[in-house]
Amino acid sequence: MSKVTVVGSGFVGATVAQYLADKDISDVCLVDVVEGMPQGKSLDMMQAAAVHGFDRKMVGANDYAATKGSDIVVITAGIARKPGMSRDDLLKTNANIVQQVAKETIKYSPDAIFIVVTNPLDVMTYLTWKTTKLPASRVIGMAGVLDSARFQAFIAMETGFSVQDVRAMVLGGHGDLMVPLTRCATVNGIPIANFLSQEKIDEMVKRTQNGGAEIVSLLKTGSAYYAPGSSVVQMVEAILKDQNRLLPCAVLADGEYGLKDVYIGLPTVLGREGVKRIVELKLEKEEAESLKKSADSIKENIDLMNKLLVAV
Ligand code: TXD
Repeated sequence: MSKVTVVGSGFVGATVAQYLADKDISDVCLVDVVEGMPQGKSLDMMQAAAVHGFDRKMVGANDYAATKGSDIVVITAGIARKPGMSRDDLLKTNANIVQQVAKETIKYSPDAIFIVVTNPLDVMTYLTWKTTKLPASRVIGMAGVLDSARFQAFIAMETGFSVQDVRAMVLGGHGDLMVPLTRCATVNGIPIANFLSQEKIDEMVKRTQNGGAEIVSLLKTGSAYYAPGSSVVQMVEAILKDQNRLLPCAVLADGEYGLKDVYIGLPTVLGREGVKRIVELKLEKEEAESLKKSADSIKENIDLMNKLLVAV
């Protein structure tokens, strides 16, 4: 049975663990710095197993020995931005946490594939790649699946069609500059422009770009975790079952789309070895420009992170 370690057992981490067990995908090791919390959550889930009827083993730990031999490591550890905290402070704090987590986990699971969730997503994925020194095909960021899921949910809500028939892909960085490919969004193969006005589509694009913030403003404390958790699990499943799914993931661009040395959301084929390949689509001029703008902004943040980490 495959083993997935989830570091950071907060809202997203625990949701990932729960869905993995519920869907019978893997055993799970939950890790957190808070003493007793990952142990408590995993014990609670093991008891839920009696009701749900899954046989997956769940353990919780505060040290990394328990993570040994993981097939996949999911990093959700970090802090959320608090009032009065600058973006730079957040970047520095989470970079230190992610760097430490990556160093510890790779020691015990040198063959693992890493899925990074902590924000700022594209930058933290780049840092994990640098820290673990793994081939880029084995370090992947989760954001595009979530952003696409949000876009798909809004299309279903607006058209009234089943979300099961809605397909859409969002590329670019995980932030205001993400690039929803509206012309590729369909309801069972039929472009959404057949059902929605351009004005409505533009509105949905904005709502998708603002998707995380909309939930934060409703929850007031904390951010989204159900859709982020299921998005991670879709990626884990695609990898462990070698599904060859075409999913938008944060990957290292090596010349694709004219981008280089930057982690950014691109269409990716996921399978047992991680990223099997990045699929290059012919983008329209405006889409390509938006993607470039998004990549430039991520690069600025990578530079900033490098400076902040050196300054520690
Ligand atoms: O699309 C995406 N990529 C995202 C990203 C979608 C949703 C959430 N996104 C980001 O994931 C969010 O901005 C955060 O950076 C992470 C985790 O979000 P979550 O909502 O789960 O935050 P919590 O509940 O605060 O959980 C974080 C846990 C918490 O239990 C801390 O104690 C723990 O991380 N933590 C650590 N664990 C291990 N090791 C260290 N050093 C550590 N520091 C904090």
